[in-house]
Amino acid sequence: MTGVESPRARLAASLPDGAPPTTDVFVGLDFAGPGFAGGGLTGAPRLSGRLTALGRVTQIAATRSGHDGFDPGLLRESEDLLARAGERLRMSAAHTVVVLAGGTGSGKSALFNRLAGADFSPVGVVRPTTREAYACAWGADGAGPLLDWLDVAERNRYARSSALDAGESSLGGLLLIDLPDHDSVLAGATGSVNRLISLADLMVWVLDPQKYADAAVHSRYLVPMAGHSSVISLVLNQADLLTPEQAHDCVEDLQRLLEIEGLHDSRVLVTSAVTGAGIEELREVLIATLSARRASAARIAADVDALAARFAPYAGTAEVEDPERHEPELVAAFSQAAGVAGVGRALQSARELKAVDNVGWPVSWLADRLLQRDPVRKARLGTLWEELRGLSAGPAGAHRAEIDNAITALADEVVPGLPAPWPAAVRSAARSQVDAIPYALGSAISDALPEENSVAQWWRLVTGWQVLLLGGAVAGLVWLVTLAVAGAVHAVEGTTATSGDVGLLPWIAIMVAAVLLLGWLTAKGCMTLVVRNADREREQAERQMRAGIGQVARQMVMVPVERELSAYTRFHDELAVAARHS
Ligand SMILES: Nc1nc2c(ncn2[C@@H]2O[C@H](COP(=O)(O)OP(=O)(O)OP(=O)(O)O)[C@@H](O)[C@H]2O)c(=O)[nH]1
Ligand SMILES: [Mg+2]
Repeated sequence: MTGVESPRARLAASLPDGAPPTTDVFVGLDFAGPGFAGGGLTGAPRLSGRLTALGRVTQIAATRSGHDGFDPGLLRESEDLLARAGERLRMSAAHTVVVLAGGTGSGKSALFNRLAGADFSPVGVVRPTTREAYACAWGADGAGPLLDWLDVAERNRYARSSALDAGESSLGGLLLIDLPDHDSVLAGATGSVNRLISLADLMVWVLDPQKYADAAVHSRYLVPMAGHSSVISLVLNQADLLTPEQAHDCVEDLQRLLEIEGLHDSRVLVTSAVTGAGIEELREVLIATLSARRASAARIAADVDALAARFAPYAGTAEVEDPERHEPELVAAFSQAAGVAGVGRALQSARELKAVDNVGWPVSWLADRLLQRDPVRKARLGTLWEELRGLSAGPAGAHRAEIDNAITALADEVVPGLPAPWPAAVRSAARSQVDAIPYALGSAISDALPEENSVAQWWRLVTGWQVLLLGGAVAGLVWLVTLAVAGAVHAVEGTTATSGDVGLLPWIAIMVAAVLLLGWLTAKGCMTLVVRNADREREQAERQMRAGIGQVARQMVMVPVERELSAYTRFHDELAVAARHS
């Protein structure tokens, strides 16, 4: 045999660690050297990746079909193709998996070594000999993930190699697996065996002349697999131990059994791992399996080409406007619709009006009342706060039409340049929560408002102070009036009031005036402070309202839009993979 790599030339050496089995790892991996590419795998190496990509394209498109969406007919065809290709092909289209199974001592490892052309898997007299699966790949590119998935230990992976000679090149892409005997397989890691068998493109069941008719083997293993008989071949090994007549009888007997058991399509071969008899026929069976697989892969590749071309008009150039650039405009429009500025002003007025009752100068306050300068003010104060609280509720909280317009404007900024059906998809994503937005804006506003129109502590102190001053002024006035009256009485009676009492009058008058002035000044000063605080409070509340509105805009409009745009770019990129353009 020529072209055999050293048994130490392990596949593992050049395979990526932990690569998920579905990734298209053929790209860039060249384990077997440049000579290998001609090994009959043209078109196949990237088919798995392309199928996976087509699967994702189809998935993205499927949620956007229907009116104005993706062509449902195209989706159906794509889904059909993916179903046809199946998981096996998506796992690896470049490899044909052939497993050698059977009872202990039947000669699986001996046949494996014969086919591989080297003693990779130990052959022994100790039963059972093979305790873990062995693998030999004819061409290693991309076999790693598949072998990982099949649970073949890295130390048991071998590669046939670079210079495949004429006869060998037709085996390019073969992944031959030597299993432990069926009993060990069943007792041990059954999970991995089920995988092996589900993934096998061909199962070669090796029998020996003593046990080929073993009823237990037939009923336990072969009969249950009757449905797959076209991908099962039976090999009667150790034929060198039989005379040609005996071998012939065995084969006839076996064929009769298989017919009864329903394995109508299974082929029967006679081999000897020792003499090499029948090995060529076995190799022919492998080659036929390989070429059938390549043909089907090529057909599927052509179908993927055609489908990718039909998806192409939906992919465009993937140049997407960054929606975040337009987010501030959206937030501003939402704030406008929710009336942030008006609410801020109302909050400030409510604060100021309330403060007037506390820190205002009762005299001017009374004067206002008496002169009816602001008859509705008191009433306004009562309702203003109620109105503010009420803003949180219902669609009336924000103008629906303004919200609609703002969303439409944002979508219009983003969609130009997108191919159909993406503009419609982005628009509908932008509007996906439009009904809930007015309420959310109302909540954002009411969350930013203080709990109640509370009275600040210092206001109370000022109230006390004003009451004190007012009391002083009233007392002064009373004193003033008393003294004046007393003075008048004395004058009438002709007696003279104590000059000191009368002399006090101007002083008392000055004192009363001073107290009144002090009250007025206190009110003025405090109101200036109140106005400044209310202004600051308004600013802070407005900031908070805008922040809340920003959250609403982000969660209810920006996020859905960005999600849709990223679906679009993903669609574009996956399609490029499916179409082999990447
Ligand atoms: N005469 C003869 N002996 C064979 C042939 N094939 C295998 N043997 C012998 O049969 C014994 C078992 O061979 P293995 O290849 O280890 O058998 P196996 O099926 O791999 O067995 P397990 O690994 O235990 O499942 C060894 O001693 C081989 O030399 C054959 O075609 N003719
Ligand atoms: Mg073995």
